[in-house]
Amino acid sequence: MKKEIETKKIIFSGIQPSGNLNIGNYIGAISQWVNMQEKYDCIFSVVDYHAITVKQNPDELRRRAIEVTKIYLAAGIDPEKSIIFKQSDVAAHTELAWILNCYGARIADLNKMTQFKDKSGKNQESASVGLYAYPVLMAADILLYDAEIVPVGEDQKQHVELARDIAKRFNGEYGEIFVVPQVVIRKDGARIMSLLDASKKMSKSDSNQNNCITLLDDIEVARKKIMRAVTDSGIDIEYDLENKPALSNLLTIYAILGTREIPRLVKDYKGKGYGDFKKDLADVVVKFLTDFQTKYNKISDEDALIILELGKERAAKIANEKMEKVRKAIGVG
Ligand code: AQP
Repeated sequence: MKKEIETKKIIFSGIQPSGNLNIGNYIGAISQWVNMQEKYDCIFSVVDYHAITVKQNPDELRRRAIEVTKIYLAAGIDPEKSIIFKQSDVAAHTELAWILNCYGARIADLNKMTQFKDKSGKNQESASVGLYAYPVLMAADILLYDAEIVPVGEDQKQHVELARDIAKRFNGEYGEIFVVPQVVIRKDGARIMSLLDASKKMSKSDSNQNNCITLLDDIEVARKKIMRAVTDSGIDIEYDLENKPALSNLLTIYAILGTREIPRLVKDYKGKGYGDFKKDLADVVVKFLTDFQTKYNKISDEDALIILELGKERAAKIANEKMEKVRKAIGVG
């Protein structure tokens, strides 16, 4: 009997080296990736061309790309199983982005992107064209590798949906060149909120770092940040996104980084105050960071550079094959 060769689905995701990675990035994105490595062929990128959509210091940018690679490794991304590479090492990303800017993406699509509105704020006219067109580069990242699944936090959902539309439009015109990707978002923790303002996403480029617990935060600084985190009015520990958004956010962090689910935590803290709750949460966060940083500190910059070099070759091979098909289809090259 003929045995069917099982092909695994391909996963693509990435993070910009645009600041200190925080527990929001870990919970929303990286922690999902780690579990997916057994079941899927995974490709994880350090997307430095995305980072330059806002001005970066060149030395810092280079340093952070290595730091993000080490964070992927410390979190459990295994370079034997997954491809880890830096976006700017594979020129096909920017080449395909240009083509998709012309064939696939429309001004009307980009005008709808909420992240551009959030990031450019009142200065839309002076924002870079790159910041505006960023979702098209993200579509190129995904479509180059035939990724079927894109695991991200909730803020990136709209961009993956755009990648789907672009792929469908391009395929409609030029044949089945791209796989239409699907977004995967975790049920809890898809949007970790800022510690001092629960209406705002925890963001690595936030100018006030007291809003975030970063993965490489000094342990005692992290403890203080939790103790200073805002809570809502009232005295009971309850999960209620509408009326107690700050507390609900802290409960989510507690449950994901600790060992107890939210309903269990609510039960266990019945009759106790916010002070006790935050003290215990700080212990959970400190334990998580201590374990994470122990692993991180064992990885050298040289290790990270070697892994990026290997990843570059593997990613470029796949991406270049796709580019040949794309160029042929549109009549260039
Ligand atoms: N607060 C968050 N909660 C859950 N997931 C989050 N992600 C980001 N913030 C949270 C997810 O982490 C990945 C990082 O994506 P990115 O580097 O492309 O940038 P981003 O989405 O714009 O994240 P940041 O931290 O807010 O970066 P800056 O400040 O540079 O813009 C994505 O999967 C994202 O969904």
